[in-house]
Amino acid sequence: QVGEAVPASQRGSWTSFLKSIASFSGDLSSMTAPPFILSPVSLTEFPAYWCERPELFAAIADAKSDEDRALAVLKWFISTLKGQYTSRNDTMGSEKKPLNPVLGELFYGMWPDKGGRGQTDLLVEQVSHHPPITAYVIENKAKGLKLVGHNAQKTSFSGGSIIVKQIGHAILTVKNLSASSASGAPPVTEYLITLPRLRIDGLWYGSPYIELCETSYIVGGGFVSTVEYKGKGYFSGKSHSFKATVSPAPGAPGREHVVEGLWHTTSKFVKGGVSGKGDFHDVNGPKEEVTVVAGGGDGAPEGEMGEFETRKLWRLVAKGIREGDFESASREKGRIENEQRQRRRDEVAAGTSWALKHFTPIASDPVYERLGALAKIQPPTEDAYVFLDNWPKTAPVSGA
Ligand code: CLR
Repeated sequence: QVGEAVPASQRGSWTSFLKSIASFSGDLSSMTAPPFILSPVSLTEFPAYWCERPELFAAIADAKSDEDRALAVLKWFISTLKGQYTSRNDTMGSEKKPLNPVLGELFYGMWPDKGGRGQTDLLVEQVSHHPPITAYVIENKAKGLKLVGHNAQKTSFSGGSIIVKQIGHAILTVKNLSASSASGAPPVTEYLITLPRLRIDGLWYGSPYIELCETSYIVGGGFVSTVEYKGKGYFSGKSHSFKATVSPAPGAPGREHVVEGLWHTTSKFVKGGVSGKGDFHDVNGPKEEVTVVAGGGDGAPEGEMGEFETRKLWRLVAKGIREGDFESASREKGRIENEQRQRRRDEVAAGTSWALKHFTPIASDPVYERLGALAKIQPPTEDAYVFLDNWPKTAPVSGA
């Protein structure tokens, strides 16, 4: 039945929401949806999913060879997918519609050092509102690791599902901390990471969930990893199946490895592998959520968030959604949106434009072009956001 999982009073608005997404393609984030499907979390918080297993991120720096490192990068990447694509179902019962960030929205966080893995820091900025684009950096300075990326989405509707094409990519930079100029080793190794396509199923019933489709790549350090995603009814017959092939880049030395399994649980080597070990990844154990920190700014005192920091900006909207007080949630949301519209009008009148804090846009990313060519990734070039390397002085959120 239509909307089995939808509160009876919202079934009508759910079916009209579905009708409007079926006849429309573009920016889903700006569409009004019934209350039961709203999430109190802004999309600026999503980049934190990249590091909820900080020890796997840190392990990339400890790899002993290019081949080891390619496998460590793949293992970390695959281990993020459960959080990225199933965690709303686990915590909120289904996929939900996140808050649509405002231009210039900021989110700062960190994972503390533990057992020598080093501290990892997170910085996110909403770099565009129309279309929505989120840029982020995740850096573990002690380990010489830095992930810089941005993401946007193009959505369409097909066979009752929403298809989400992810636009954007990430570049992981691994500093060779022990390289001497004589060793001949490059000072940094870069990896290009591309993102899978999503299908959002279960819409009819009102309990959406994500399945990953098609292919994503990790290219760099002399290796190309190709990750193929398949859902129920494909090669293993199970949801969330994947097969990853790690091959030496054209002309580079090394063995081929193949891993198969379910990205939300475990996987195994079916070819190659590290001596005697058949198991690859396992995300049944607990993950570590990001610790939100305050970036200050706008004259806010230490330990307090500035007006544009996600948790402060959306505080009342999120409270309304959490407590089921949708009237005040939508009033507060309206207030934020009106304020944004006024800012944009003022900028037009003054002939100025919004200045980003942490990133500069570039029309084509040379690292994407160089590494993407090794795996014939399409399109051959993409725009990107260069991090200005200006981490703010953050502080624990007081009273948190
Ligand atoms: C954002 C980047 C993250 C991975 C990720 C996970 C879930 C995606 C989200 C991205 C983009 C926005 C998204 C969301 C799932 C649902 C939501 C596509 C790609 C859309 C806008 C909301 C659809 C509304 C229905 C749930 C009714 O690394």
